[in-house]
Amino acid sequence: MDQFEKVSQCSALHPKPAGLVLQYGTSGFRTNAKELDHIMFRMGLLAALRSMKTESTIGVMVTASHNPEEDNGVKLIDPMGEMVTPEWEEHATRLANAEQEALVMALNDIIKMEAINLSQDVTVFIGKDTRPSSKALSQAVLDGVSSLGGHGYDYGLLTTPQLHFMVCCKNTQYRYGTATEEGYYKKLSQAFIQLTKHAPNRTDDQKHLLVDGANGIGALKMREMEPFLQKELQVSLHNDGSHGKLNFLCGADYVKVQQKPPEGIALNAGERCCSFDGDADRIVYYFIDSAGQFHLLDGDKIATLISTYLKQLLTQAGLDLQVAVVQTAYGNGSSTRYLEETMKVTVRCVKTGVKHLHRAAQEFDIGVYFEANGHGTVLFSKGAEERIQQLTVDPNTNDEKKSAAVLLENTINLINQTVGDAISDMLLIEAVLAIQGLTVQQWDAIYTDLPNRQLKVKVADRCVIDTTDAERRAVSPTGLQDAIDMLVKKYQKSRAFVRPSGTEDVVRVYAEADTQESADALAHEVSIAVYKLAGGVGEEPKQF
Ligand code: G16
Repeated sequence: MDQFEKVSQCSALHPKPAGLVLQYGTSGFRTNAKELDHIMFRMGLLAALRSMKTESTIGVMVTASHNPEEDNGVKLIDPMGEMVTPEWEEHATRLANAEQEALVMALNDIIKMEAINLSQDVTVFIGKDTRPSSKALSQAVLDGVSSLGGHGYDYGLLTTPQLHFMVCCKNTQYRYGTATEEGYYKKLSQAFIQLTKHAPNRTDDQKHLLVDGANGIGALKMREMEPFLQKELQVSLHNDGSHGKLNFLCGADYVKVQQKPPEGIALNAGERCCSFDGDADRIVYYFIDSAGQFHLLDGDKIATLISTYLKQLLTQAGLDLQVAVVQTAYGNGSSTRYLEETMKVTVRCVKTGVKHLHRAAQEFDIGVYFEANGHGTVLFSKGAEERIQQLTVDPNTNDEKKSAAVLLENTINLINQTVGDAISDMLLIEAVLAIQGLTVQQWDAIYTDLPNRQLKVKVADRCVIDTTDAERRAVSPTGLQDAIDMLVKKYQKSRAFVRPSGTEDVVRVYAEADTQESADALAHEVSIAVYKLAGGVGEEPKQF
C-alpha cells in the first residue's frame, strides 16, 4: 500500500463532516471539541510534512487554552519553538477544509508547492492539556503522523510552553536545554535560585505567592516543579483542578476581563497573587488593598517591570543594547505613554496574537513582548546574548559590570524565549521584585492604568469586521469606524476599537477613558454600534 492509500484509509476513521469550514485563528484551530477529530488527524499530517520540510522536530499541542472546557484546539510549533509561518497556516487551512475525497489531493498540492521529500524522517512531539476531550484528540494527531510513516512522541499532559521548550531543545541539539519536563524544571529553577541569591534576607512573606491554576495543567505542573525550587518560592496553589471546572470563574482571562479576583481564593489585603490560564502560557498578578480595592497587574505592567529591570542592568553592565517593548491595541494608554516618555524605550504595536508579537520582538537586541492579557516573554538576539556572555568572562571587566552581566545571564536562562510562559514569567517577576526590593504595591504604583473595559458582542458572521492599523481601526462594515470615532469624542482621554476574535465566535470591544464610568459607557455604546452595523444576534448588548 502506498503512503497516500494509507492516508486515505486512516482519514476515513477521522472523517470530516461535509461542508464544515474552520478558519485558522489567532493561534490555530479552536472550537467545540466535537468538531475537531478530523482537524487533529489532518494537523498530524501537516506536522509530518513540516517535519520533512524543515528536517526537524515539530510540536503539536492539543489545547484550547482560555476557552471553556467543552472547546478544544491545536497549536502547531515550529523548530525553534515559535508558531508556524503564515504560509503554513494557509496549508493548514487548506488541509483542514478539504472535503473527505479531496484530502489526498490537498496533501499532494502542499507536497508539490513545498517540494517536500517524502522519504525524509519525521519526528513530532505531542502534548495535551487537561480537557476531557484532549486524550482522544491527541490520538487523532498521532494517527495523522503515523499514516505518513512518521514518529509521533506523545508526552501526555504538558503546558503549552513546556512543549515549545522541548521542541526547541531537541532541534538545538540540547543547547537550549534538555528536551524533557525535568530539563525544563531544572533549567528554570537553577536560574531562579541563582538570581534570588542577589536578594539575600528575603522574608517568608516575600517568598510566598498565591497561585490560581485555573483548574488546568499549570496547577499540575507547578506541583511537579515545587521541589526543584528548594523553598526559594513557596506557592499556595488554588484552583488546582481537584474539584473546580477549567477556566470557570478563575484563570488569567477571567481575572483580566472581569477585573476581579477569581473564585476559590480568599485574598488577604496586600497579598501577592497571580493567575495562569488553561494551558499556562499567560499570567496576570493582582492584590486587594486595605480598602478592599482590587489592583490588576497585567501584561503591560509586567512588560514595564521587566524592561525597567533589564535597562538598569544594561546600564550597570555598560552595554549599549536596544530594548524595545511590543504591545497590541489592548496595551493600556498609560503604559505606552510611560514606556515611551519616561522609560524612553521604543514601543511597537502589532496585531493580536503572540506570533505577531514574537516576530516584531525579534527585530531588536532585546524585545520584551506582552499582550495586556498576560501573554508574553523576552527575546534576546544572538548578538546580545554573546555580548553579555563575553562580559561575564572578560578579565578586564570590573566587578560592578561583571555582576550585572551575570545577573543578565541568569535572567536569560530563566526566560522561556520560545513563547509566553506563565511559570517562567512568574519566576522572573518574583526574582525581579526580590532583586529590586519592590513590593507588589510599589510595582503597581509605577504608573496608573487608564480605566478600561472589554466586552464581547455576538454577530451572525464576525468576518464582516475587517481592521487595519494593528486592529485599531475598522475598515468594514461601512460606517462602523465613523460611529466609533463619534462615540470616542464624547469622552476624555478615550480610545476604543473592535476586532473579530480568533479564538471565540465573538467580536471583541475595547474602550478606555478617564473614569471607569466613562470606559464602561463607551464600551457599551460601541457594542451597540457593532450590534447594529455588523449583524448582531440575540439580545442587544447590556452595559457591564
Ligand atoms: C490566544 C493567543 C493570544 C490572544 C488570545 C485571544 O491566547 O495566543 O495571543 O491574545 O488567544 O485572542 P482573540 O482575541 O483573537 O480571541 P490563548 O491563551 O487563548 O491561546
